[in-house]
Amino acid sequence: MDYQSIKVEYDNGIAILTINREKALNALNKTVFSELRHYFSIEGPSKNDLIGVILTGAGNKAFAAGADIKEFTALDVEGAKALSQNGHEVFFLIERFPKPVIAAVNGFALGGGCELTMACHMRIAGAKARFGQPEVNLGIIPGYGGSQRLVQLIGKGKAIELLLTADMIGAEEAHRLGLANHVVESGEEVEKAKEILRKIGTKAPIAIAKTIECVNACFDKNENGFAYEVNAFGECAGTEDFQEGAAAFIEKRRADFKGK
Ligand code: DAK
Repeated sequence: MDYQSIKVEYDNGIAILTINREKALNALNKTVFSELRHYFSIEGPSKNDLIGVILTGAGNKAFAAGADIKEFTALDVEGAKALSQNGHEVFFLIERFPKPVIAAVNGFALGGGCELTMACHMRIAGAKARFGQPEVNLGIIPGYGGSQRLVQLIGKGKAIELLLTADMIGAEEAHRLGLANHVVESGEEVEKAKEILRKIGTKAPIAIAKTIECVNACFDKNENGFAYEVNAFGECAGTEDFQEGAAAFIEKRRADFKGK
């Protein structure tokens, strides 16, 4: 597919997806959503050698300054619900993607932009990153999972403060709260994410996918996460990769995982 609002590049099995609307501070419009949907449901899954995905924003000012405010001024109640549902579906595709997805947060990550980072499995904050959920300034609430994932990541007390005050926080505070996994120099976000993905790329792919599933099951009210883990553990134990991993340990050599 020819993407218009995201740029897709590959570096040795790592996909770098850049939201490419620099003049609008990478605000998430309908095209960005439909292209992210396409990537995470069609293009990404078709890449057999994919290690993981990095999401970032074009330029050095913003990851994404929110949903595109100019697009949703004329929404009625049903239209807004449909838009929210669409966003939820896309963000679940990211959260449930079987390969690790890391947000390289190079500037403003506000509203839908902050929600997008939280749908990713990890967040690397550059020194200029600014996180916030300013929806109440606009008379709305987060519509893409922010009221849920922020609580999951930083706990109810601090999450409700950020959601009610619309305060922005910087990289260090995001790190202190557990929202950012690492803080790096501005411009180093993607490289740090690559470093993490290269390490994950040496592990057994099925075990990586099952780990993501199990962690997600912890927050899924329809699942018993512990029972989910029992099943996933059994499935991993039945893989060729487990045989290889155990053999490599005993033979004191590096495992050569095949994802089987
Ligand atoms: N949408 C559209 N355009 C945006 C934008 C946004 N979210 N944020 C910035 N831009 C555009 C600006 O309009 C400006 O465009 P021009 O006027 O030059 O054409 C350009 O980006 C540069 O922005 P500024 O001139 O404002 O740049 P500054 O450095 O002065 O300020 C800023 C940077 C990030 C502090 C400021 O741009 C700002 O406050 N931006 C808006 C932040 C914000 O409130 N974001 C929205 C959060 S609410 C929904 C589901 C979810 C949502 C909504 C509905 N439904 C299901 C219905 C989620 C909503 C949100 O994300």
